[in-house]
Amino acid sequence: METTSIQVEGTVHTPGAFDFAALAALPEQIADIGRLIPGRQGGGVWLRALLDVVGPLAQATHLTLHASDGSFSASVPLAAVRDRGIVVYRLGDDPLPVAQGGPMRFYITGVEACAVGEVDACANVKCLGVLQVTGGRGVDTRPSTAREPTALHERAGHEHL
Ligand SMILES: Nc1nc2c(c(=O)[nH]1)N[C@H]1C(S)=C(S)[C@@H](COP(=O)(O)O)O[C@H]1N2
Ligand SMILES: [Mo]
Repeated sequence: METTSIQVEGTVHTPGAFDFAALAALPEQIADIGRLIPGRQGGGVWLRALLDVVGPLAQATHLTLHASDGSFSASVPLAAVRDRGIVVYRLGDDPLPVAQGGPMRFYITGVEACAVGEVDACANVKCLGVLQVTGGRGVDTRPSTAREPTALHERAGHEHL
């Protein structure tokens, strides 16, 4: 069976792929993300544990997160998410369900609103396929206003106030 994994690539020393087992083997695990992000379920790992493995190069400024089907991307300043980003990959012993954005999903702690700047809830990319470290801002398909009635928002199934 094919193993689902996240590719971490771009402006880094050592690009790599992380599947469930590789993510579970990293330090800085979060047993229950509900303690950090109220109302959300699952277990994950701090983004910085992945970054420490791949080693962003000096010119890296942004982290560009791509959904595995290529339908959605968000590019956020690396410095702003380095200590706030989480990759959620499990619900108990199983992969995070697709209905919750799995099998791997990004979350930024302390961010609840949409379209409030470079770091917002729209950057909580679901069905994560690639984490691309970039020098300069990368591809970003996030809605630019909270009320923008785009298909992306409808697909997110999320109320934009
Ligand atoms: N793959 C993917 N991830 C996505 C989106 C999307 O359309 N596709 N929408 C984003 C937006 S605009 C928001 S506000 C949040 C909503 O997440 P929620 O439905 O878990 O609240 O998911 C983000 N992640
Ligand atoms: Mo959003």
